[in-house]
Amino acid sequence: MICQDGNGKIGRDEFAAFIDELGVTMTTEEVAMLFDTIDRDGNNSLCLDEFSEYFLDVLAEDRGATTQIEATLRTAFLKGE
Ligand SMILES: [Ca+2]
Repeated sequence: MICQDGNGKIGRDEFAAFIDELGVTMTTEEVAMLFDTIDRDGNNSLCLDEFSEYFLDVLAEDRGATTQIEATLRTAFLKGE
């Protein structure tokens, strides 16, 4: 699911598809913003490390204030467990 192009990286289109798959409703701008947040090295693709680092952070219980997007993502993830 995460590495659809087979090289272990997630591009913008794949990321949008992933968000869609989670059942999270976001605007194109929100998806782009989130992508940029996760893409820490700014190379326009998400490797598994960037991805897992971000979502582990989002899912951490003791995390401080979150954005609406992160709260939505957390709900989507926890719903699947
Ligand atoms: Ca990257």
